[in-house]
Amino acid sequence: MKKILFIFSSIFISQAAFADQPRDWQLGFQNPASGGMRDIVNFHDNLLLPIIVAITVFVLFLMLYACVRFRASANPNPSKRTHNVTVEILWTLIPCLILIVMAVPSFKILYKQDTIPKADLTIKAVGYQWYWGYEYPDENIIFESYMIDEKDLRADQPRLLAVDNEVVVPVNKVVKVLITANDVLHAWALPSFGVKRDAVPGRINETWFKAEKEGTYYGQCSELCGIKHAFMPITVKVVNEEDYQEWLSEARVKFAKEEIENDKLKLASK
Ligand SMILES: [Cu+2]
Repeated sequence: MKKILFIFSSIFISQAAFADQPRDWQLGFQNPASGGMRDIVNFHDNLLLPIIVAITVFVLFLMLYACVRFRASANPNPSKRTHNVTVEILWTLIPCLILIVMAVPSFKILYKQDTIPKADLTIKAVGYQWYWGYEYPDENIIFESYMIDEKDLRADQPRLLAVDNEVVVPVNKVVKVLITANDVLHAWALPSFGVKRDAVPGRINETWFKAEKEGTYYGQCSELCGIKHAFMPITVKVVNEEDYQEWLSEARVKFAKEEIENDKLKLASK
């Protein structure tokens, strides 16, 4: 009973609460924080879900109707009919039409995701077993991002999702993400931004997002990559332009690329 209450309360609370991470007993998507994710949620909630519900109800009705109407006691001499051209055409055509109706908006969203607008900044995410490495190629910044152990978490940090070095991006700016991996397949995924791309060794995939709300957003590696697959989360902090510039000036020193490359010991200890 408590679980059911939880589910119902989460449906209503989710309308108001600022959701940037998975919640207990969550149903549906995390709240969108980018235009791309808003499109996906609208497509799912306003088109896919009604179609799914209608089909399910229709099939249930057909089954119940057949069970009652053609039960053995009421129907002692069963029909021997095996074909009906009209019905066969209908049950081929109607599903085709339904698929076309779904395909049009679906492709629209896909193409929108695929064309990257002029980027305000570019970050590169590299998947390693088992953590993420990030680069800001234009700023000469490079750093690694490890999950924080449960015992070291601050009160405001979620378990299994918070990392030591967060990706910081400015709000309302087009962020282009280059995604690759250094060992096995990983996937860089951030539900609130509607972003998920495979990280493939020897290949660079790209995607983009434009975060519309300041806040901290959590994602996870979404391609089974080995024993610690569940422990390489992604944290993106969206801040205003001023805070971003401040972070940049600190990061240019703290995460300067040359220093780490020349620091053999640091590389060897990975
Ligand atoms: Cu992974």
